Amino acid sequence: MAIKNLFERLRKGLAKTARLFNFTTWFKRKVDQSFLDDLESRLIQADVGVVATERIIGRVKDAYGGKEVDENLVEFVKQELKDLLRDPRPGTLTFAQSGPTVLLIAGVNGSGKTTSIAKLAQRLKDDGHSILLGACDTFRAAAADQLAIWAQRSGSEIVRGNAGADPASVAHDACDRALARKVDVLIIDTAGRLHTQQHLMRELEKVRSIIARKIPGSPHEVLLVLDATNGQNAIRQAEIFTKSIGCTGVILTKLDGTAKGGVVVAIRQTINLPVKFIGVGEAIDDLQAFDPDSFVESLFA
Ligand SMILES: Nc1nc2c(ncn2[C@@H]2O[C@H](COP(=O)(O)OP(=O)(O)OP(=O)(O)O)[C@@H](O)[C@H]2O)c(=O)[nH]1
Ligand SMILES: [Mg+2]
Repeated sequence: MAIKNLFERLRKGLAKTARLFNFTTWFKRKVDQSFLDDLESRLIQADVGVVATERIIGRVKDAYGGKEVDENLVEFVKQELKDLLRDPRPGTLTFAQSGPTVLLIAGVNGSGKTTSIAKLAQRLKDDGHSILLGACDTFRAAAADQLAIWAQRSGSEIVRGNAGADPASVAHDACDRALARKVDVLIIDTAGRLHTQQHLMRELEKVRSIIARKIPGSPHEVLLVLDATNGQNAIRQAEIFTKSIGCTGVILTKLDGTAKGGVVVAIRQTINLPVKFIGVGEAIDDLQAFDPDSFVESLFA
């Protein structure tokens, strides 16, 4: 997709959060306590988090206290957000040196795992990779059907088990198939689970260890799918999933459905995981690689 088009999609997807960052109505207003209180309340509503909000408010007060709100102040706030989001780690996927790259996808119920896998498969397919999907969500019969429909649309293959089958055995078969067919990328879908359900977390650990045993060096990415509409609650989920299965990155979905898009800042500040992709809509091409600068620019566009 052309760059301009991508940015437009991002801007539309973040519109609900962007409403909180419409500073133009504040131009000429004095930077006094009442302005700082307004700014603080917007940052909190956007779910940027308390620590980041306090930092921004403190720095705006120091630099602009007693002055008027103008373009420079807006640029200053933008730069603060970009600095808070900066991550030395690359936001791109890690690929295997040789053999199949395995991506394990996990998260709580309904966070957008299966949809994000479909979008990711399409992206990778468009980049020329061959894709195999492993339907390790055997909990609901409909789950593998849902994945199969997406697989067909993106021209990917799928390995599935019977309803109620052990997810680890499906992962085992999917790895075998990936090796036999020499596919480039194997993406493993898993059933949604609450981070508080210990037996289900153990099941996920088992899936992970089977994959690691079958394909040494894998999984190359363990991506945690977080629903942005959950705001700060996502952070607790991230802590527990990471402890259990060693997540390597986040896919933050449903940014289009919430004004809490600032939660990316809170995620960056509180959990040690890079946000790799963001979901900004339900269409197949509504998954974007996360880029802090264009994210911030689109909030103010
Ligand atoms: N608006 C919007 N909806 C999304 C996005 N990502 C996923 N969804 C929707 O969220 C709902 C749940 O998505 P799924 O992909 O089935 O979620 P899941 O995590 O696989 O769910 P379980 O397997 O039941 O745990 C679907 O209606 C998706 O269309 C997004 O970025 N934006
Ligand atoms: Mg699913």
